[in-house]
Amino acid sequence: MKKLTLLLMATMVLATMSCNDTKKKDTEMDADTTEETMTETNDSMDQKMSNDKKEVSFMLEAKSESNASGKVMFQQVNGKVTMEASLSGLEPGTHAIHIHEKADCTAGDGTSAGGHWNPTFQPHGKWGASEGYHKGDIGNFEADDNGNGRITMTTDQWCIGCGDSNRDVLGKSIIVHQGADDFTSQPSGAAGARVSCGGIIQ
Ligand SMILES: [Cu+2]
Ligand SMILES: [Zn+2]
Repeated sequence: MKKLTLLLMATMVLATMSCNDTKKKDTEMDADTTEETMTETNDSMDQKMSNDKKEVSFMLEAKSESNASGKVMFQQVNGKVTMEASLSGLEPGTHAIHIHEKADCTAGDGTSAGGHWNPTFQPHGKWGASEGYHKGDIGNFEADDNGNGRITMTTDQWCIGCGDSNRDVLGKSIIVHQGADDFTSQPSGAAGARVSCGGIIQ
């Protein structure tokens, strides 16, 4: 009987101790979360859900004597990157959009941006194709009768500033073309002149 009482008491003491322990940890975690929320954004829900949240946005400038300009945003949340591009001043119809290998838009025809970003040495193609595709092969989008167009894409095959050369879009560029990507012509889909360009840099 004595033994049982002792055992019970010991169990209670242990339980109380571990309870205190848990409480202490909880408090510490709360403090961390609060700090993060305060120093980063005011959207606390977003913060808690996505510790890896990163963002880079930049403008696209007209090239090859076009009037095509725009805005691009890359956002990384929970291991996935979403790109959102909106263009204006395009000719109505289908246009290719790619990630090219250099964040250099200085050339009048945009050729300073180099070829398609292709860190995995694949053939040019349609995103997800079993025959292969470049990590920069975003694809085509439509510009309406007013020359406005918009495209979004989400993938876990990109990252923002993670340092993995097969996935990191930082230091590359976005190029919009005069024509459509046929997804078969090598090395870049025969999409025509580079009408808009922007470096993927902060
Ligand atoms: Cu291109
Ligand atoms: Zn390509």
